[in-house]
Amino acid sequence: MTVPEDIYEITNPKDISSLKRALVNRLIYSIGKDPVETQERDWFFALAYVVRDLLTLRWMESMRRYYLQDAKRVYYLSMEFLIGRALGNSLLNIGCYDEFKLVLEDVGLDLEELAETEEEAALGNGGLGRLAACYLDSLATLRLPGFGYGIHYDYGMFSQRIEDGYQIEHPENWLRYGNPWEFPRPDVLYRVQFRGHVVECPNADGKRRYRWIDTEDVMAMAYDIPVPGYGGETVNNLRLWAAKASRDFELKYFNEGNYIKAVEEKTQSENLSKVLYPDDTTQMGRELRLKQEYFFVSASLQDILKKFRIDQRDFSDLPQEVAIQLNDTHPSVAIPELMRILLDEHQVPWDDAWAITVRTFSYTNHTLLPEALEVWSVRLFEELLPRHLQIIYEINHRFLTEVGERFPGDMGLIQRVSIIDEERGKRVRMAHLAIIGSHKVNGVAALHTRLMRTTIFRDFARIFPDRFVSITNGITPRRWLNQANRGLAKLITETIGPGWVTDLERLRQLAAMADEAEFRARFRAVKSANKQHLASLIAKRLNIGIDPASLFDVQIKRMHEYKRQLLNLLHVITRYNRLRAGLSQDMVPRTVIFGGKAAPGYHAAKLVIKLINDVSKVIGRDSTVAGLLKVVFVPDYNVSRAMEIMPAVELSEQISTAGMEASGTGNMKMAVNGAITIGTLDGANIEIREKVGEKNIFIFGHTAEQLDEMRRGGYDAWRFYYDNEELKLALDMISTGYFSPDEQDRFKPLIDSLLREGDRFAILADYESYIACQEEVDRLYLDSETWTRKAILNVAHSGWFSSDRAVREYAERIWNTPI
Ligand code: CR1
Repeated sequence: MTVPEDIYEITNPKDISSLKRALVNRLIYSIGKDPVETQERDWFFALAYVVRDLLTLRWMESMRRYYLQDAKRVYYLSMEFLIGRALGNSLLNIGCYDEFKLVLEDVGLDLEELAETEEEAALGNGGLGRLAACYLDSLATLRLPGFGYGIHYDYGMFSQRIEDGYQIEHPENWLRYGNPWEFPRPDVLYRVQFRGHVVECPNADGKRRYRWIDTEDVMAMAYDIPVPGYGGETVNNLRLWAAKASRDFELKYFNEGNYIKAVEEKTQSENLSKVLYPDDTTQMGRELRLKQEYFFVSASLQDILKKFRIDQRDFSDLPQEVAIQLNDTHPSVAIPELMRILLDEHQVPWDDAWAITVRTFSYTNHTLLPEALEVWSVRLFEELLPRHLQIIYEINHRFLTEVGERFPGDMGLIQRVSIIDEERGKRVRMAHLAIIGSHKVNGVAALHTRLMRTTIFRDFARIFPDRFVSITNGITPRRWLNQANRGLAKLITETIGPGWVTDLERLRQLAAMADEAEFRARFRAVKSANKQHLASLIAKRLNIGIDPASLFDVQIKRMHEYKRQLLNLLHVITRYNRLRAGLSQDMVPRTVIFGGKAAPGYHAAKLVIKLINDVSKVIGRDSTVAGLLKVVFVPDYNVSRAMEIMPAVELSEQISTAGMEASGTGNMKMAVNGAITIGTLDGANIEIREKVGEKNIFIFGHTAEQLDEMRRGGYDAWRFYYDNEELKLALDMISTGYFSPDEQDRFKPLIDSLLREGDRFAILADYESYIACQEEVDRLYLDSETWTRKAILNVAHSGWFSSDRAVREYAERIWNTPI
């Protein structure tokens, strides 16, 4: 049917009275509350529903447009989407923020306050999941038909509380009040098979066919979340799958009269989408994890192919119509799954099926840390996905045969590149599968890609020289500048017009302004207001007073040894010691802010949290350093916290061991918000230096190559200890209980890992140059005009880090969907 225009409730989203009518209607008819008797949350939900209504119309229009254009579709498969709160972002993206602000004022409510009641969708751990969310924003803004597929976890990232300085994890029931943005689709339901066995049956044409039978099945049900692009024209979709018990499961037991057992089994199969694994830096060899991976991959592929087949297309057209991006190896079981569907369900011959598969998939690698590279035991694979294991063996066999022909006699090579690791009890190396089954493999920053090619995937780079590409990560300027930093956004728009929101390179026009005293003063006023705002939040929530005039020195990210929060602390302690020794004349008052979650089983990272809090306590109680140094740990770091902190940062701590942070994206968020980076030559810090200029960034420490060389010559931790008095003092204070008088050995394990266990993250090696660099920071900060000038240049030259640029590169270089 054609929809008559006059049934739409809001014909003009700028018309305040129709918005108000819609809002009150939702409150009454969707929430069922009398407007005279409501809580803030009721209004939030009513508002979210009105906004979703506005998005839904545009969403339908976008889908129709894609269909009519017969546009190639991009599917982004990711175990994680760290989208955060949606209200503010949606309002700004569809251009109705101010209108709704007025409507709410009219009913006595404050939009910003109301927005705080939204639970954040924390369906991710850190950078990888947040990157996926930024890319969805850019896909929609660039009007590309790009769709996310992931898991509808009941429990996302845990919430972190700090009790007595320790991290305590609490489950975060973000769906407690329901998610007003999503559409549950009980009709979009696919069967996902597990276990069972494979039988061979000859076909009519005499060819062998395989059938996977006697499986235990789980149903995947879709939830759709609209993803608005900026300007509101395009609204794309994020489809998340929730596990539902299949009916056969229940029927079997019901028929036997075993009601309780039936309900138990139902709960068990629905556990599949219960919880997000809260660790992104180690491979978790847990059965449930592999099941989650296959679950969402299988449902997504069925959905993708169903759409593709609507027009009776032949499978050979798939790579022209569809691109599937694998966000890390987690979804790489999609490769044998597509093969299985083509071979077993549609009788496509192997060679054709393989050509289709490789041309359809591409894979992004996000880490070189060996402990994070996924491997599954062959035994587990065989049990859960027996047909996939067969297919993987066949892929491997054909691949190794080809390699054997191209590189005759190189047995070592065959062993190294095989998908099956024969050494440690037969395991499936998912990264190898992902590389072999994709036409492009990308790293997430230049150094990362280079190291990928020269270290862990060196052999593959030789076998597939054109397969590896580098696409440096990006961040969406809509959320991270336009929304998070309204003050700076306003100043920028007043100065260069509003075009930067969708064309971030325009920030370059600000470079000339860096030399104008008046602009610097305005820029400084914005930063200062942002610092005051953060200070008031910290006062309100943590009951800690911080000086808004002090230098805000910030490290916010997951807690991990390679990110070296401990190095930051060594600087803090050294600074403390210098202050106590009366050396305060050249030192700038500082507030050092930390925030981040540790994986629940990661003891060293959790101990660093405790150390931060213990150091903070000792320093906080010492009146001799009052007003000169303060340490704050902000609990429960998440997307919402990040949006509050980023605008107030002056010094951005990006101090990972060179070669270990694949890219980093917080580094980009801070630079575009006018912070100056102190960092190592690691990840995208290298590109930041290149863009903002080496005079406008503080670089210290050993390079990846230098560390490599140093290790080869034998790393002497004790030498650093004995050669530097201040380092020795700081380490001794930690290890002898200066900060933990109640338990003197508490932090011994941290010091042991540095001095006795080889200092894997080269903290000692970089200490001296870090301290020297921090001294430079102080010197510069004392010259506030020069500091401001450099901060402005950081903003001006950060445009390249827009996720729009990154997504364009994917479109051109990987998906073949140029814009
Ligand atoms: C990397 O550690 C990078 C993000 C996004 C992380 C970080 O440096 O910015 O990915 N990797 O590319 C990760 O989570 C599982 O690996």
